[in-house]
Amino acid sequence: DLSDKMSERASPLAEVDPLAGAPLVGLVMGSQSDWETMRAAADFLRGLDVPHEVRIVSAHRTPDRLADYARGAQGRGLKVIIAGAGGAAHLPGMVSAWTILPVLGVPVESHALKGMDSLLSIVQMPGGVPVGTLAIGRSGALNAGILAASILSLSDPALSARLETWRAMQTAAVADTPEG
Ligand code: RP5
Repeated sequence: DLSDKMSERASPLAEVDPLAGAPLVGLVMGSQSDWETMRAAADFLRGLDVPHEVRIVSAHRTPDRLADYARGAQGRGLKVIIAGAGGAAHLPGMVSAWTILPVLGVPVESHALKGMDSLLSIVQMPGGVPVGTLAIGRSGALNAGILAASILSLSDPALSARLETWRAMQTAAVADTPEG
């Protein structure tokens, strides 16, 4: 499929980046239960050969892990952080509190309130501490992955070209008429 095709390409980052192989995107989520949603971002990043790492970091259950991760992110070479959480979804905001890196927040759909709680918890940040908030659920996770690649492509022409290709293939895959 498209992901396989894109991942067959060698990463140009390995040739030019002194942080060869080091993750550029940090993908964090509050719980194992968020992975089903957040893997849409990871799958996209893998498809475009964007070096990334995936961690479970909970604002409430592992607050020290959160602080350590977010405070150290820029120094470890990360350029963008994607943070997904559900319910009282304080993870993206608290990550942003600890770092000046761009933070993309993904509201995970909750059982009780269908993700409206997650959305409002993530989107309504106080001025001065930004979180770029995406849609609830897998669409939001996918778009967070695309946005992270888009941000990185500003300084990576080869990645920019891969992103252009991906978008063109998406467009080409839309039929003119419905089947059935
Ligand atoms: C949040 O609580 C997580 O981000 C998750 O979306 C939600 C439920 O977590 P679990 O109880 O499934 O671990 O912290």
